[in-house]
Amino acid sequence: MPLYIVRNDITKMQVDAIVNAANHTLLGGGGVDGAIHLAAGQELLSECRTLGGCETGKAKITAGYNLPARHVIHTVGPVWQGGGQNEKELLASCYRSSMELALERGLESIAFPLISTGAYGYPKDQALRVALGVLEEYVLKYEITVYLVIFDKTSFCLSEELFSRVASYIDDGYAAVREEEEGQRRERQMTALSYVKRAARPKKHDWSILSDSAPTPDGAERELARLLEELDESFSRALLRLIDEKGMTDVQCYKKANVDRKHFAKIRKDEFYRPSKPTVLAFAIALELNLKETEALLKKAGFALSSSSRFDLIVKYFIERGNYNVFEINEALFAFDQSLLGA
Ligand code: AR6
Repeated sequence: MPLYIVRNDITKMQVDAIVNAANHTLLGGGGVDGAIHLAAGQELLSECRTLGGCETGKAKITAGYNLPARHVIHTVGPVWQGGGQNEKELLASCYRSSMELALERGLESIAFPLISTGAYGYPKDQALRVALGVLEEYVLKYEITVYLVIFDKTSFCLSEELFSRVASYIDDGYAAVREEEEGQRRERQMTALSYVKRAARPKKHDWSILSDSAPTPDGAERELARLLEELDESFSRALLRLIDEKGMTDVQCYKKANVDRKHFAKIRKDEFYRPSKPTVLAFAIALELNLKETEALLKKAGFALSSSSRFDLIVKYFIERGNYNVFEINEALFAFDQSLLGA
């Protein structure tokens, strides 16, 4: 099931469980912990008192009380001490323990904050890598929808190196567009000029109105029906064919595309399904298509890659480098405020 990165206040999430970045006592605190207790009400604290605290890297579950979420999974992240104190493993363990609890309880959706990245000082870009690394594993394996909730813009840090590489790729792409646009403008001027020249020439007689070769309404209908018979393979057919050609199963493909099962079932059932551009690109990534093949698949759904769209340029950047990890691509798209692939 898909992994969504969203910007939101976690206390507003309508999911089966939200995860709380708590402390050992589980008796509330500041940051996201404070916000969750405030929104859930006193009863949450009363239940937390019965839990006997929690160790770093472990998780415990309670009801959600006044929250839109049915449950709260409380986990305790590590305090950042420079990285040499097992922080990475402990942080990964927070995500794992919370996911295991959610799966044990049969929950279908769960939302995480970026654990340890506030008061506990874990560097945000590194924490994000750890979170995505663990959560990817789970969404590829289990039918559970996972949200990673980013509270504010500054909480989200794509690694600086990747951010600047993608940013300069976008800039180069835009520069190429400007050159192309300039070329097209000149071409338009030339066309307009030759039109003016042609219009100035004396006109010949137009005999076509006297000809009886124009199709009658019946003829036109037949011609249209014939054209429609020759209609190109639809997006949905092309997708299913490509899945077979790549030797993938449907499940492998929609999971790798970060598309949920129901959405895929709709596409499978409806030969003329009209997908959105992010959906087509998500499948292109899952199928590991090269740029030419991606363009061909997009065309089947009536789209094209444009060099004046940041979204398109970012996806193109990853395809050109043979990086088909939808979660990494989404991380970059999110950093640049673009729609995400699949989800
Ligand atoms: N929704 C989503 N994310 C949020 C929200 C919210 N409403 N509020 C803050 N964040 P922190 P920690 C983000 O400090 O570092 C508490 O006092 C925030 O931007 O809440 O694990 C506990 O009791 C940051 O990225 O948790 C512990 O003592 C992330 O949540 C201690 O803080 C985590 O920040 C735990 O520290």
